[in-house]
Amino acid sequence: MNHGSKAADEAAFQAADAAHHMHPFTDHKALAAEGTRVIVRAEGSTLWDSKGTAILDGMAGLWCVNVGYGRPELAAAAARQMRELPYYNTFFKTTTPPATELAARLAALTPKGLEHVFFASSGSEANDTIVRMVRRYWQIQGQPARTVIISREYAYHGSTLVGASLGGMTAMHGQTGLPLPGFEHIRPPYYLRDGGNMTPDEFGVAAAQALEERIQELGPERVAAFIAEPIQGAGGVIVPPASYFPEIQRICREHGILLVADEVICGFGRTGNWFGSETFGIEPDLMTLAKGLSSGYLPISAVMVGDRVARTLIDDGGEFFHGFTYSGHPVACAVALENLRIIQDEGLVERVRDDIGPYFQARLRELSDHPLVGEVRGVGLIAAVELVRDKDGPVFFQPEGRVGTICRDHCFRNNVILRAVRDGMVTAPPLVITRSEVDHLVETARRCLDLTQADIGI
Ligand code: PXG
Repeated sequence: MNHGSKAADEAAFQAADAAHHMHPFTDHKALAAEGTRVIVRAEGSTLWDSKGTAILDGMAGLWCVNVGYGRPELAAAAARQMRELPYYNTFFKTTTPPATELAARLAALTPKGLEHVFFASSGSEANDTIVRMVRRYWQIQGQPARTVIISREYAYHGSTLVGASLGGMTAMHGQTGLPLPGFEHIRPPYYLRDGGNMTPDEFGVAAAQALEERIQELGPERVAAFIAEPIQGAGGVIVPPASYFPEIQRICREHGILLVADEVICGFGRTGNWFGSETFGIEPDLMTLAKGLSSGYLPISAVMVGDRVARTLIDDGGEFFHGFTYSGHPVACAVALENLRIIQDEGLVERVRDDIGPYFQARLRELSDHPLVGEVRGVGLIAAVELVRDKDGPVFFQPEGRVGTICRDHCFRNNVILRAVRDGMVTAPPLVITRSEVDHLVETARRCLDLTQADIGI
């Protein structure tokens, strides 16, 4: 195929896409004017578009391609399982070998006390499942008034009606009359914005106190659970001070409230442990898993159910009227099993903890001297570089998000994919990213910060 026909193919593709394809979280009029980028191939941490341009993926797809692209073992695992048994359900007293093997593997891998697994296909479905389980738990316990779930501003827990209600994204709420009744939001442990004169540890305890206050306002007898991402990912990589989760845990225990860790982004090595709960000392009653569970190669998610909830549902609950056609899909489970084997055999979690994670964090922190950078924060292979108008204060940009988008677009044009959240640049590359790729990412980010500074004239 010569270059001319490739260009023609791309134009035809873009026209068809604009005519028929509704993308997630997209302004379609603006996209049609610009033309969709067509990604055709990938290997390791690199994507190629239809023009043949190589692009460094600083976002691991959407925070999910933990083992990197182009893994033949995962393709082989899928093909093997498709030939053997492409589909069977796990309803009606039935299982398949990959579903049961994966359940046992996850029970062994996750922290002690999380011994049962419920499968679904997306993080949103897993979180819907958790809300149903939690409410059912309290009903069986004879406390049916406990229905309220408390979450946080800037949380992201999915895009179904329940996922978006759990989430703290006001833009999502505004368009569709959300949150549904029974979903509450407290402030996040966002030190750069709200820390004031406190030390991080003082602030962590103060931010956790917002949970105690909300519980008192609502009445503890109405509160079912508190849900939190260990690090708030899509909300801008908000990293809690070390004091935050111990205090949250104490408050939940004191009131008997269930604690849910949404590990959809933090799970499977991202923070240098298998789970973000280990990094931050959280002992959750339930855990949401998705994304890195299959490194995004196939859609699969899971709810880890701790003994407290599992024993009640199993021993006293009878049938739980909930499940999906694709719960425990055998091909997705086979791919997840092989993905976990790769993470384990290649020591990717240890690599993030001891080698590439510290290197990535240290190199990114070099950007702190840039005039636009208010803070670089992160753990392992997840980080944010937050841009501010004035480091003193700090003074944030108004309107929020404009400068972040300018910087993000410069990165795109320079073939490094980072995400903008408000005025922060966020990054979560594949766990296999190399040191020289980290160097390229950081050097490109610095150039794009310079370009952004020139654009906005400060
Ligand atoms: N929980 C967390 C913590 C997530 O990050 C979900 C649940 C929902 O998963 P599903 O599979 O239903 O999408 C997510 C998803 C972004 C972005 O722009 C982040 C997510 C999804 C789409 C975009 O950062 N996270």
